[in-house]
Amino acid sequence: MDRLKEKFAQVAAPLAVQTKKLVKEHGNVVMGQYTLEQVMSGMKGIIGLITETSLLDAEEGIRFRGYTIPELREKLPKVEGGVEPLPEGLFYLMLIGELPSEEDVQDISNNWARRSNVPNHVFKVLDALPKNTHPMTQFTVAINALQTESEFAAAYSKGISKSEYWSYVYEDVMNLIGRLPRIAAYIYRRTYKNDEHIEPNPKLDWAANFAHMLGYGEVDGFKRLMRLYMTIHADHEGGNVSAHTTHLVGSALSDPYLSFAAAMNGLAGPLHGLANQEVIKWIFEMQDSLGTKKPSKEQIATYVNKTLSEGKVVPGYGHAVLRKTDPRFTAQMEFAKRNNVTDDTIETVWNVYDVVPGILESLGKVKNPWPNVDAHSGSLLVHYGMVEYDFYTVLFGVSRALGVLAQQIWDRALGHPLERPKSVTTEWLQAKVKSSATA
Ligand code: CMX
Repeated sequence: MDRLKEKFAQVAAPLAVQTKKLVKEHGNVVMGQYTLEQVMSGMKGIIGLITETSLLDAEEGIRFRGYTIPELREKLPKVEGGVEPLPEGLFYLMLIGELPSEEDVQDISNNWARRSNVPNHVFKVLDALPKNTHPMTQFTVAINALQTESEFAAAYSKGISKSEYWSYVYEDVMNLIGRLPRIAAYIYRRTYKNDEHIEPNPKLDWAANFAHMLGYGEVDGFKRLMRLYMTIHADHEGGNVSAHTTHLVGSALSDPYLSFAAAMNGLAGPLHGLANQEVIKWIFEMQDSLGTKKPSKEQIATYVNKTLSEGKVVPGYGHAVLRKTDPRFTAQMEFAKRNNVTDDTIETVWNVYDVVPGILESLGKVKNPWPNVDAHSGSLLVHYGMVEYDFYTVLFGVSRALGVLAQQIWDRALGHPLERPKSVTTEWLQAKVKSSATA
C-alpha cells in the first residue's frame, strides 16, 4: 500500500464510523424547507449531497478543506523558487484533510508519474476519430477507452466486499489522474500540431510535465500558469454539473473511468466548462466585428447589448451559487499582474469586467452579474500562444479530475448509497399548489 493510501485509510475509517452514527442517531433532524421555485430552477440551494473536498460560499467563493485560494497559494508546497502551488498538494489536502509536507507532494508526483503509462489501444481509438472531432469529445472517448484498465470493475466482477470498494477505486483514481495529462496532450498535438507528439518527462511535476507534453515547456511562464490553472479549477463543492455527475454515476458503482467520462460530457456544456472556450470565441468575434484588437469600453458595452438582444448569454459571467467576483478570476488577474503578462486580449478581458456587471445588473433578472473562472482563463492561454480555444475545456477537465475523483474515493470509503431523488410531473405540481391554496 502506498503512503498516501495508508494515510487515507487512517483518516477515512473513523469518519465512516462517525457518519453511520450520525445517521443512526440524528437521521430525523430536519435540514430545511424548499419551495416550488427551487424545484423548478435546477434544485438550487437544496442541500442533498455530501462533499468532503471543498465548500462554496456565495460571497466569499471556494474553500478547499477550509482554505481560500489566496491561502492555498501561500501555504501549499511549491517547486524550488516557485510562487504557484503544486496541484499535487491540493489533491493531498482534499483527500486527507490537512496540508501536505514537501515530501508528501513529491511522493504524489512520483506516484502519478509511475502510473502515467497509457495503453496503446487508447491512442488507436483516438486516431480513428476525424481530426475535427471536438477535443472534449475526443477526451471522453479516450477516458471510456481507458476503462479496460479499471481495477475496481475487474475486482467487482470477481466479487469483493463493500469494505474493499474504496481501495480499488483509489487505485483507479490514481492511475487515471496519472494518465490524463498524457491523453490530453496527445489530443492537442494530434488535433493542432500535425501529430508531432512529445514524450513525457517523469522528472517534472505533474503540471509541468503536462505543459511540456503540450509543447509549451520552454515557453517562459507557462509551467507556472499550468500549476495555478490545475489548482484553481480542481473543485467547486459537489453540486456543479461535473462533480455531481461523477458522484451520481459513481453511486451506481460505475468505476472512476465511467463516472469521470460522464462528468466530462457535462463539463463540455457551454453553461459549465465550455464557457472558457466561449469567452475567447466571443472576444475574438467582438474584436473582428469592431475592427480593433482593443475596443473601448463604449464599444464593448454596445457589443454586450447586441449579444443580449440576440437572446444569448454573456459567457464567463454569472454563477449558480456565487454572488461576487469569483476568486478564481481574481487569482488569474493577479497572476497576470504579478508576472507582467499583458496584451490587448487580456486588457480587453479587464475592460469587459468594468462594463458587463452593470449591464447584467440592469436586466434585473441575473442573480450574479460578476465574472466566473472562465472569464479570464482563455486570455492567459492566448497570451502564451495557445490560441486553439476549442481545447481549453480539456485543460479544465484534467484539473477537475483532482477534486471529483478525490471525492469519489471518499464516497466509497463512507459507503454513500445509490442516488435516487424523487421526481414528479407538472400535473402533480399543479395539484399540490391547488391543495396548498385550499388547506
Ligand atoms: N448573460 C446573460 N444572461 C444571463 C447570464 C449571462 N452571463 N447569467 C444569467 N443570465 C440570465 C439567465 O439566462 C436567466 O435568464 P431567463 O430567466 O431568461 O432564463 C436569468 O439570468 C437568471 O439566471 P440566474 O439564476 O442568474 O443564473 P443560473 O443559476 O440559472 O445560471 C449560469 C448560472 C452560470 C448558467 C449563467 O449565469 C450563465 O449562463 N452564464 C454564462 C455561461 C457561463 O459563464 N458559464 C460558466 C459558469 C462557471 C462554470 O461552471 O465553469
